[in-house]
Amino acid sequence: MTQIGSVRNETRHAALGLTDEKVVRMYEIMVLARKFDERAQLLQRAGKVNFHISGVNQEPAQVAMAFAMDKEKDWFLPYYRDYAFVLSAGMTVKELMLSLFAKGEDPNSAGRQMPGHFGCKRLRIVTGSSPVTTQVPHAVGFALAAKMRGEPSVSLVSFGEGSSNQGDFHEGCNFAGVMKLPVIFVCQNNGYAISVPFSKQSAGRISDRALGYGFPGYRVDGYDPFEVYRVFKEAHERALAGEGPTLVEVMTYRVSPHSTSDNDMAYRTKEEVDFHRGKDAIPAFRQYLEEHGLWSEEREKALLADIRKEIDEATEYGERAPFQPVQDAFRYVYAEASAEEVR
Ligand SMILES: Cc1ncc(C[n+]2csc(CCOP(=O)(O)OP(=O)(O)O)c2C)c(N)n1
Ligand SMILES: [Mg+2]
Repeated sequence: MTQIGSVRNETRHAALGLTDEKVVRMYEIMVLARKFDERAQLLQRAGKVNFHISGVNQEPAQVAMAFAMDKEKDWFLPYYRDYAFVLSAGMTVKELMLSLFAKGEDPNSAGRQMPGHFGCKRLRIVTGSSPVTTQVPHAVGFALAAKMRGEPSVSLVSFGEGSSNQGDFHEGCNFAGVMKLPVIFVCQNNGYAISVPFSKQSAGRISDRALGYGFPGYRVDGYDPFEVYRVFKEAHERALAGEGPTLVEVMTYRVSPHSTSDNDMAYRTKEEVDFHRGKDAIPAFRQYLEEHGLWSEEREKALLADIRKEIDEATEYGERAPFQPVQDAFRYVYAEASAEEVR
């Protein structure tokens, strides 16, 4: 892998091949994802939706990894905190709201899955299931199909560090290594698996496991989106060049409780959480843009107003939209049944 570490700070995005326009778009999506997440938490607290599982603090890294991928050709198998990733892939806030409100028009599952269970044919996002890590062997299968068909596409799969202790992770990595498949394994290490801290999950680095499967593994600072982008861009190039898989362990921290059903103060302190909130990479990214003449207070105000409007409209739309008709409950589960048979 080529190192770009010596490049001076002010030219970081250009040195990575990111245009001014792209780097500004990255920031806009980071903020959009954060605001969507905050609204989702509010809606759950207000009793309007049942459940939310937050991706706050993981957005900058998720945007960076998405921007390193090819949206037209690659396959995406995200996990439940990947809101910023799927927004970068092209999902709309309206679609996320339809999923949050579990409405029939939700492209992810027509409201049949819990929110955060992404799946969208249009965006090449492969539908996922609730048992964690089951998406890993699926991603390997997509990579195998791409290789067999000679298609230039890479599959990217996300999961948490707790989940990486499941057998599916090891089986997927082993097979992908043997077959040299174009797949990027992304472990978003946010320090906890519900109440279990990383120190009680694993005695080693997740990234080091790649060595045992015969491909490279990197640990990258999730608070440095440029570095995340660089590592993913190179992993993508390796995959397309037929050099096989890469494992990336993105170091981050889950600042929210595990889900809206969790009380995290039962197993960690407010001081610990506040310390990590203070490391938020979004303001730092804004500062970078301002220092390079790409952002201003006026643009920030305009962005926040646009996002507010978009989220307000999506919330209203999601709330008013109809649930899936009961006759559709068996669609995509069994062969199409007639309305009479359902009755
Ligand atoms: C096979 C399986 N076991 C347990 C669960 C319940 N569960 C859902 S999320 C989760 C924690 C996962 O932690 P991690 O992989 O670190 O991801 P994070 O939620 O921290 O992003 C658990 C145990 C599940 N969904 N599937
Ligand atoms: Mg975790």
